[in-house]
Amino acid sequence: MLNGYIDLRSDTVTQPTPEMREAMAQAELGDDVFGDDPTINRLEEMAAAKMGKAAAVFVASGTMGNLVSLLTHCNRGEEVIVGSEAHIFRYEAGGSSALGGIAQFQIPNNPDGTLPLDRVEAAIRGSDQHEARTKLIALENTQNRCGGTVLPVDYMKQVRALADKHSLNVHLDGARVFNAAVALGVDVKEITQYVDSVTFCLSKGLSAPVGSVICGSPEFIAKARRYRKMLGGGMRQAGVLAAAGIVALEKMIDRLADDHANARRLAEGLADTPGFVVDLDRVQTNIVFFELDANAKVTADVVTQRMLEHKVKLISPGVHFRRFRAVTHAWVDRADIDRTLLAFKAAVT
Ligand code: TLP
Repeated sequence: MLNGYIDLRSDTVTQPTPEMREAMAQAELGDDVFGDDPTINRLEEMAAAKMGKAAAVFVASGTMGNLVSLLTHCNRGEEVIVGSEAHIFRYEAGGSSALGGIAQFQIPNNPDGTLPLDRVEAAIRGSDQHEARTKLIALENTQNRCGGTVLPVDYMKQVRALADKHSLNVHLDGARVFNAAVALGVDVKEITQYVDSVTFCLSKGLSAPVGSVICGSPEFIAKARRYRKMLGGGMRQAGVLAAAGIVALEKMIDRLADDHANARRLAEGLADTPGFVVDLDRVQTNIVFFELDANAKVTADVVTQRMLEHKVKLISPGVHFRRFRAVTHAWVDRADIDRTLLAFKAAVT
């Protein structure tokens, strides 16, 4: 429960835990643009170590992390291969094209969130003067719009091999990469060892109020810092935010398994509820996509409105769509899921 509601709109709605608030209040601070905020420095060291990279930089958001990473990898007129369902393509306001002159070659994601390797290879170009030159492959793990699906470690390895064959870099939008690691039961380094750069979010399932971290080589991160500054992201005494991020990394990763179990419970309950259709195979982490049955007598907007009356917040799919997304997180427990299922039963009838 969050402010009296079961809020399933996103895991971005999570609020800092009491321990985070305490750490924020006590944080030792400095001016991060001068490099002397000890709390930021500690968060960046911890993040780099966790991801198996040599350096890291704290940024304001996942969107900024991806944008700074793409600007760092690609010059104007160069191209990134990206999924048609990727957050970078769908929800980042075209930032890398608008601000970086970077072209995007979109490839339809497989339903499981992967990009078909043959199509990735066929998309690599640049030897001819007519073509933008491919520089980067961008993956997303977990893949949000495909259902919070997990890209397997072996798939990451295959993308690395393909990138090496063509001298390309690989960036991972790892906004929820800890969800992927927990779902796979592996150390997150198993996943990130195959990418040159990774952005992960502290402000989603890990419950910190603000912030993401980009991890990569020292040279990459030095260049990324310059782009962060250019975008206005040099944040001074941002150790107050990093302090929450440190608690997030220390305390909030293992418990993501509870969110996954709750998502599963929600998905199975919805699958048993006449009026809804769920692809259970794609419910692998904390995200549940489901649709109103074609024969349902109510519209998605009406369902959303009725759910709100039952104190459950959902993003409305809009009048033309039937597809909902529910995201579990630390402010939703098992009892909330059972209440939500009862509310859905009432809302579709
Ligand atoms: N995703 C948000 C919305 O923007 C859709 C959400 O509610 O899921 N990468 C991925 C895979 C994301 O899901 C998001 C946020 C981001 C990047 C951007 O992170 P922020 O919101 O911190 O800019």
